[in-house]
Amino acid sequence: MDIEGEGRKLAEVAELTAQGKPAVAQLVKDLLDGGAAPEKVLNALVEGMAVIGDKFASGKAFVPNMLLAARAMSGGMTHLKPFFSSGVVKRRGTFVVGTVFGDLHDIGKNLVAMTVEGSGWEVIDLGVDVKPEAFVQAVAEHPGAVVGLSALLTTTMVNMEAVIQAVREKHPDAKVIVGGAPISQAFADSIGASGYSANPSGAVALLTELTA
Ligand code: B1M
Repeated sequence: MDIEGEGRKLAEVAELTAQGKPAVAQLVKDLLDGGAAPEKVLNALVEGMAVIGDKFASGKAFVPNMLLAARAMSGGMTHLKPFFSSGVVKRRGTFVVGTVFGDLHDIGKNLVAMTVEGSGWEVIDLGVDVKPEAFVQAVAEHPGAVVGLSALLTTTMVNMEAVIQAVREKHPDAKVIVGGAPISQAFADSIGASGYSANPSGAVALLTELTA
C-alpha cells in the first residue's frame, strides 16, 4: 500500500471509529495486511475514541454513541491484539478498574474501561461489587498498575476509602483514581484519591498525567 493510500485509510479508521461503524475491523485488517505499522493503526483508533470522548464530555454525543464507538474500536483491536501480545506494540500501562463493593452499576465503569483501553492501555476489569482484596491482588499481579474505582450510590461511594486504604497498605505508591455520578473532586481529595474525573476522556487524561 502506498503512503498516500495508507494515510487515507488511517484517517478513515479514526473517522469511522468515532462514528461507531463496524467497518473499522476490516479496515484495520487491510491496513495491517498491507504492511502498515501497528502503532499507526492503534493511534488512528485512539484518535477516533478521543474525538467521540470529547464530544461526549461536552454533551455533543451520548451513551449509545460511546458504546458504538467502543464496539467499533474493539473490532479493530481484535486484529491488533497479536501485536500487543508479541510485544511489537507497547501498552501505555495497566489500568485495574472496578465498581466498589456493594454497588452493581457498571455502565459508566464499562465506558471508562473501553475508553481507556481504546487509548492504548491494558485494562483489567474486575467487574462490579469488587472487594478491596481483589484490587490489592490485581495490583500485586500487575505491578505499577493504576487503579480506577467507580461508584454510583451515595451509600457505596464511602467504600472507596476502604479500597484506597487496603491498596496503599500493600502498595504504598499505588495511584488510585475515582469517578461516578455522586463523586466530586472534594470527595476524592477527602479520601486520599490520586485523582478524580467526571467522564471517560478525563480519566484517560488523568492516567497520562499520573504516569508521565
Ligand atoms: Co440504580 N440508582 N440502583 N440501577 N441507577 C441510580 C444511580 C439512582 C441515582 C437512581 C435514582 O434514584 N434517581 C439511585 C442512586 C441514589 C443515590 O445513591 N443517591 C439508584 C438506586 C437507588 C439504585 C438501587 C438502590 C435501587 C433499588 O434497588 N432500590 C439499586 C442498587 C443496586 C446496587 O448497586 N447494589 C439500583 C439498581 C440499578 C439497576 C441494576 C437497575 C441499574 C444498573 C444496571 C447496570 O449498571 N448494569 C440501575 C441504573 C441503570 C441506574 C441509573 C438509571 C443509570 C445509571 C447509569 O448507568 N448512568 C441511575 C439514575 C441516573 O443516573 N439517571 C441509577 C449512565 C452512566 C454512563 O453514567 O454511571 O454516572 P455513570 O458514569 C459516568 C460518569 O459518572 C463517569 O463516566 C461515566 C460516563 O460519563 N464515571 C467515571 C463513572 N465511573 C467512573 C470512574 C472513573 C471516572 C469516571 O474513574 C475510575
